[in-house]
Amino acid sequence: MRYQKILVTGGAGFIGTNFVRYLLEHYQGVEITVLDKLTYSGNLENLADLSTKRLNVVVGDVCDASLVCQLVQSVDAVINFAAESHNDNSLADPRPFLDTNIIGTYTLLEAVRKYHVFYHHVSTDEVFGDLSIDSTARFQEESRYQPSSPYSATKASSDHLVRAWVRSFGIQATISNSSNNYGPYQYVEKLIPRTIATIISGANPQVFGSGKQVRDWLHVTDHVRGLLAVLEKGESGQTYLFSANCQLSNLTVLQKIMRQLGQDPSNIVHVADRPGHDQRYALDASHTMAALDWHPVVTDFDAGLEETIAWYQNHQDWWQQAHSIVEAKYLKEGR
Ligand code: NAD
Ligand code: TDX
Repeated sequence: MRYQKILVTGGAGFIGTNFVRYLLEHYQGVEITVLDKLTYSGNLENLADLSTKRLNVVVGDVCDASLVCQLVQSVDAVINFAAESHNDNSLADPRPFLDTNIIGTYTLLEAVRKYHVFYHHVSTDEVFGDLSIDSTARFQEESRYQPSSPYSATKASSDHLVRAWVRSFGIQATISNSSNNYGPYQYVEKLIPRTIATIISGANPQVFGSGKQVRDWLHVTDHVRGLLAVLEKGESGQTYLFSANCQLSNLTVLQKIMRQLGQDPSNIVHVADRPGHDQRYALDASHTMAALDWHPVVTDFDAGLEETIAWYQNHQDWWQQAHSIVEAKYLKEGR
């Protein structure tokens, strides 16, 4: 590994947790500092069993410039997972998305500029907007930015800031845009864990609108391996795309979960559509695969889903309270 001391912002969230756990297990010499504000989606329990001298957890905000500078000056690299990450929340209240996703990124960029530290920016395919359901097109590195939601607009803004800091100030930085992740530790507001939690709790899952919208699913461990490949051999100024080219309609995903849990898929409930709902995401990751020698390992979605369902079945204490909060929120919004 090129970097021995890594600051992982947002390391108590879904992808950050999977990243920290994988890194500690597979890279013996590396020391990690997690900086996390512990918003509703951050959970220190995710890291509680990792009693290692190589992990230091700091509770704080990526917008806090003095704290960020203090932490950045003692590491070799920063990987930024800290974000407000849920589209529906960004429709209900965009402001925290501007603060964390834009000002938080700006704060980190200023710190890495000052202390000459490498920066990796974790971003999303949603910055490119959406594709028509009927086409076979996929987004590539140079596709036009055309975000649809307040969430994706703030992620697009933060990507632009990173490129500007590379070009104008010469910082060492990379960006990656990933397709939808699934796997353990994902907060139960997102499609797959929400559906699993709902069914286990004895209710019927909800699909927004027709359910024909398509998402491109990537197992979180494959994303983590890709991010580590960027840290090991990524080139500053480059963009990397992560996808397993696993495009499925939302309805298909829900039907698979219903069947795996022994339920009748005809009980899926169609509710009001998400305003501005992106129709289809799809990424062409072939350049990244060649550049980083990265390939997704979990290519059997049904098997990845089965393992994910088993994790949620075995960790009901982890999600039960959050599930009630999420469902009360959706109910208030009329879904
Ligand atoms: P998440 O919501 O599960 O985790 C976000 C983490 O950031 C939480 O631990 C939260 O407490 C922390 N955080 C929020 N605001 C903070 C702040 N101001 N300061 C410090 N910490 C703060 O999100 P996730 O799904 O793990 O996403 C991580 C990153 O990956 C995000 O940038 C997201 O845009 C990107 N991404 C996610 C997906 C996906 O499918 N989940 C796909 C592509 C890209
Ligand atoms: O209950 C639901 N029913 C439903 O039909 C939920 C929660 C979602 N949906 C639909 C909306 C989307 O078309 O399922 C699809 C997936 O929804 P989300 O899980 O909210 O993810 P999405 O909006 O696609 O964004 C995700 O992928 C890209 C992550 O939340 C982002 O952080 C990431 O950048």
